[in-house]
Amino acid sequence: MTRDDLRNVAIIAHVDHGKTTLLDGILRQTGSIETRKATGDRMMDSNDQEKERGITILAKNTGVSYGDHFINIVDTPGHADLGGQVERILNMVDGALLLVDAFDGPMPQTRFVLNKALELGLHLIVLINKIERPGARTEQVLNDVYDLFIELGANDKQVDFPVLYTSAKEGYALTKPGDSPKDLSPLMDCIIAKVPPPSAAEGSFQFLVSAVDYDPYLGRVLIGKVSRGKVSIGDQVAHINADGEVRTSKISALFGFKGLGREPRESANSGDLVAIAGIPDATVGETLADPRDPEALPGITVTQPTLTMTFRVNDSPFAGTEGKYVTSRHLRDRLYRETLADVSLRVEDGNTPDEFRVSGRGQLHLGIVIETMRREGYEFAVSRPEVIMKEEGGQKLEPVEELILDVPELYMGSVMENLGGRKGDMEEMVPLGSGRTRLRFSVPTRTLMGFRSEFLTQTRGEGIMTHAFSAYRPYKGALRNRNQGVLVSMGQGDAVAFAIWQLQDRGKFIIGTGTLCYEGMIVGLHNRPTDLVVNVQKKKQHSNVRSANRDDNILLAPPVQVPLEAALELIEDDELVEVTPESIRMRKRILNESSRRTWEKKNKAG
Ligand SMILES: Nc1nc2c(ncn2[C@@H]2O[C@H](COP(=O)(O)OP(=O)(O)OP(=O)(O)O)[C@@H](O)[C@H]2O)c(=O)[nH]1
Ligand SMILES: [Mg+2]
Repeated sequence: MTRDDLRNVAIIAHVDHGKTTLLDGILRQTGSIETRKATGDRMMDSNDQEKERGITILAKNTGVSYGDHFINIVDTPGHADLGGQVERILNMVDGALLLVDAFDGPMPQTRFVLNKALELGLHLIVLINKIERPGARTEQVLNDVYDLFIELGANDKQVDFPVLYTSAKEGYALTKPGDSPKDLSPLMDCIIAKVPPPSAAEGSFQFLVSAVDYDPYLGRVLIGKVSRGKVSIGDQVAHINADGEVRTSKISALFGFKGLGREPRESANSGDLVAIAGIPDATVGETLADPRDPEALPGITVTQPTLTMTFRVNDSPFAGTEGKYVTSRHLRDRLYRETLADVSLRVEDGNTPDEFRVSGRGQLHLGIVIETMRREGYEFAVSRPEVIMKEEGGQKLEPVEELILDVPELYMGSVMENLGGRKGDMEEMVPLGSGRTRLRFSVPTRTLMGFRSEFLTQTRGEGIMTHAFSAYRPYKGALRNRNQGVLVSMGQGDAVAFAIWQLQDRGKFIIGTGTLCYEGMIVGLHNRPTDLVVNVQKKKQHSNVRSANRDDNILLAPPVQVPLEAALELIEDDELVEVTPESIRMRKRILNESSRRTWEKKNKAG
């Protein structure tokens, strides 16, 4: 028996290929949101960081009515660092819409998500998206998609996928490229026709937790599919955890997904995607079941972290002045709480009670955690991210990324040289037309850090890059460190224009006039490979009485902006990034210059 009235699909793709935009069109055209609320773009990207970064960070469920059918749709993040979520939510669905940008074609994350979908035997519908874009290479891209299916070992039935040509932005889907655009109904019809309905398995209740959300009133909310039986509010259910322990609790609230929100329900049946509250401690990959028959479902594999860093209590001279939560207890509770919802994140106690090791899937993943905490009022310091090495058969292995660059030919030489220095291997080079070339490299994750900003400079901002973890490979040996030293503040106080002006030819400042600095704080990038301690508080010696801050006619270059993720890439092992709700500062671990010297000497000798 199947639930013929229901379909469950996910939208999967490489970052920016148009998943969330497609959902805007679907939500509007099916009347799933009130017209009054249907404003703006990418409506499902609802949290602040998603809006600011322009990417989806958390997978989200929605549901729409279409004719006699109800379709649950899961939007997923396309960024490689967040790929673990895609893997987990695919357990909820029977089919997936694979979007591929008609210009870019299949990219690293297209391969990753398609591979997962094929492994699970999902029914795929391919959407070549952005077809209205000038430069669209629709036919070529479709061929590349076929090649990718074959390369990933798709069976004959899987390779025989339905294809639609879409413009998510303009809100239409075509069955043939030449058809005249109308709306998205060809896509909706295709979902009904090609994605099989979920099974209506009878028997005792079973539910696999595929995602966890936190609600201030309800507490933990578990999201997943009822895979067997029926469940109602007030039911006692058994929670079987990863260790096989069983605990019974009562379901306090139950929701289905509709439009941009959740809709309270009294009960849910096999095949339904729902959110369940009232079960403490349950997490992704665990099962809820009938207490009379507590049978666990197969768990979910969790992607292993590749990058690790230390979070520690802030001990800078300004500690506690800007944050609300500053103690090691605060930090510890918050970090461990994060792992309950984000199972790709790993938190361990560090070497001292004030330190925690936090490991994740990449710089963006860890950067989002840091930014989230900072916005909640936390204050702390973090160390430079390090890749997680492995050992296999006595051999040291390191994570390696697949890197794809789209560069104007003019700048190709310098970019290739840069990557050569980073121990990257070029694997492919394809002309894209209009004087641009696509280069594919395999580069150690470790050496790729800091590449983005250099790449943008080298290509005058015209290069496009994307990368994704591909595999663990033999360690490629040590690499030069940052080839630029830093300017370090000698004392504490406000930076003055005169001092910055006098020091301008020594490097680039990252602070402006009036910034309060402390001893050991990094205030700029030195032009040379060594660090330089500078007096940014030094005032001009005036004979008459005038404010030193009002140094007339001093023209200063604007300070270089170093946002959080750039700071993480920039710092060395003997430095930290200080994070507070108001500031991001970089500093030396040892603030005092002579103590630092002594430490360096000892370290070199030892
Ligand atoms: N020209 C054109 N642009 C599109 C189309 N669909 C999406 N875009 C644009 O592509 C960009 C990315 O769109 P999103 O919908 O955020 O892409 P996404 O796949 O959800 O991205 P992630 O969630 O970060 O993986 C936005 O600037 C969209 O306006 C389309 O059909 N045509
Ligand atoms: Mg999105």
